[in-house]
Amino acid sequence: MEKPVVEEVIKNFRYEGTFVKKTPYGGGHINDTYLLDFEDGDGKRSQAILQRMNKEVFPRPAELMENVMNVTAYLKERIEERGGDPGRETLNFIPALDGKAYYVDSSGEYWRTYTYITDAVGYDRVEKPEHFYQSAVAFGNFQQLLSEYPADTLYETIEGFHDTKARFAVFKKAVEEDRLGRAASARKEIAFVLEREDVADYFSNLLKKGEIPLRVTHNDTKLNNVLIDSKTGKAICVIDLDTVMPGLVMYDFGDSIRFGASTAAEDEQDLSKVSCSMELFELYARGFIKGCGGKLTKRELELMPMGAKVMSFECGMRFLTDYLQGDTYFKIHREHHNLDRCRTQFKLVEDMEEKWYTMQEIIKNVISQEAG
Ligand code: ADP
Ligand code: GN1
Ligand code: MG
Repeated sequence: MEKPVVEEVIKNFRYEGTFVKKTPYGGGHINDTYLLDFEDGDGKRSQAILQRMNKEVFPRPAELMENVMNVTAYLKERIEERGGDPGRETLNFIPALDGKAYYVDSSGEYWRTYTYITDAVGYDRVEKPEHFYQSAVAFGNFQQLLSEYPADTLYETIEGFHDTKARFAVFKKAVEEDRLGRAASARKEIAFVLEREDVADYFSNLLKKGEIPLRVTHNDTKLNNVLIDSKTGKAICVIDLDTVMPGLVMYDFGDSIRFGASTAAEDEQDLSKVSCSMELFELYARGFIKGCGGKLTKRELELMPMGAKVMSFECGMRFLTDYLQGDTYFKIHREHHNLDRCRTQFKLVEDMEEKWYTMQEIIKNVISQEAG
């Protein structure tokens, strides 16, 4: 970020104190995130999060911000009702000078800024299983808190975000076009996807038959999208609300599993390290189902293992599509980064296929203990 841009952006938000410095922050793949430091007249420091929103990924940032403002306002009321702290348990925006929730800079880039939630960490890996459990309760609770939210008032910030069937079609087109000549280096992975069209179609078929309900879901439930309180170890705040829109509860469950229950990082190159931990799967299922507070149908509960498989498959297919199309969607930090990421996801799918019976048994068990 160039200095004049920083100055322009910062002076257009209602910050308190004098700007001291900005530091790139967090491990997100989409937005550019910075931590800003300010100092007041007495030398007291305060901090804020500043984000340049990704216009390629989110083509209608104003609609997106309307969603996020409405959802956070609603969450604040629910949090207050239960005696929580809305300053810490949901995102709080610092408005622009004109009162809007975002600022458009002179080159047309969209910026927004939140109060910084202190003494809390967004983990890129499960360091303590208890954190994973807490994140599950928080994402389940998020689902429960929004269960009465009028879903039809939300914009679809990314069309067909988890429409795995539609993503399969985009993937096939990317393979056929092979604009960068990369398909030859991913033959095995391409075959892996093509052999599993049934996985891509699974939820869209059930939706069509009316067997599962659309709900308001988060849709991007990675462990680093929930902040864990450094003192208590409890998950305090679900963040990254850009994709909150109608979806399936299995997406939220499944996305957490593919990221957090993996025994290795999302971009691990040594695939022998990658598997889906059944201990973490069970732990997350317990927390999530408990957090949902009895709101889910029997069918949804039984479909949780399928959620994990479909989301790992879909995410791997998205990484592979981006690799084939020239890495224009997910930020990459090395050559073949998206191909490496795709391989871990497919390794997880294979591992889940092997552990399918165990996953079903775990879920049955958890349902009988937690869903009652
Ligand atoms: P992306 O869409 O790129 O993933 P996020 O909104 O998830 O962007 O933000 C990136 C990271 O910044 C998060 O994983 C988290 O660590 C940190 N972060 C975001 N918002 C806050 C906040 N209000 N307080 C503290 N940390 C935050
Ligand atoms: C992106 O924004 P971030 O890094 O939390 C992506 C998710 C993927 C994830 C893979 C808007 O999440 O859908 O599952 O990367 N978000 C968007 O790590 O596409
Ligand atoms: Mg994020």
